[in-house]
Amino acid sequence: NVKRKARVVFVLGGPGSGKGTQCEKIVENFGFTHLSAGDLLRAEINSGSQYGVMIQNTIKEGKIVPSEVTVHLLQKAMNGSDNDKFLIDGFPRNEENRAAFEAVTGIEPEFVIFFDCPQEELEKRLINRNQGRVDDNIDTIRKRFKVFEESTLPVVQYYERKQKLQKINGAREKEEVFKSLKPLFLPFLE
Ligand code: UP5
Ligand code: MG
Repeated sequence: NVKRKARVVFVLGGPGSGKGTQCEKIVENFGFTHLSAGDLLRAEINSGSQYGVMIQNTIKEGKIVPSEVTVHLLQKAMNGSDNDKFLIDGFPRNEENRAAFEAVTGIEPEFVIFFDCPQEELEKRLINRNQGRVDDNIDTIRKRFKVFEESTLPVVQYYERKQKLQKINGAREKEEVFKSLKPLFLPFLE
């Protein structure tokens, strides 16, 4: 089995910062496979998994699901794909996530995108999204912001120190944000 080692880009940013929106555009233009950790966890709830109730309660509280569960889902999705270019969206959310993924897969990201966006704008977007997510209510949204600041920003800073961080102003129009992403992905077309 000579399967090529996967190339991974982590996509981070506060709740509602446009991770999913921009990942879709990158998929269309640059041939990546999009793995949203949140989407994988929500699918796991709906599949009737033994972890379903635990995952559902964790998401409702805006907290972070244990790394073993999330890393397993990501690894399964990567192994089941023919692609070798992955956008991992919304992960790693804390230091434990980051270390577990690296230990289990042996993969370090090519780089890490971080969508920077003020909280008032994020709140407005999430309140207006209306897709029936159990965590899109003002109570849970505030908890998600707090967890993001306490647990995820340290991971962002870790990659900044490693000079792997690509900080993008996420408060602009969708097309403007995508324009800043394009140059980062051009090397992957070769
Ligand atoms: N929108 C997008 N871009 C816009 C722009 N430039 N201008 C104006 N509007 C814009 O966008 C959100 C909304 O804003 C949409 O309506 C969009 O049209 C609009 P979206 O692209 O969906 O933003 P995204 O960053 O993907 O927001 P999301 O809510 O998905 O982010 P979260 O990080 O909160 O959610 P996620 O699904 O990653 O995680 C959910 C929960 O799962 C977590 O809180 C946690 O409990 C759990 N989780 C884990 O435990 N571990 C994990 O590894 C991952 C998740
Ligand atoms: Mg998302």
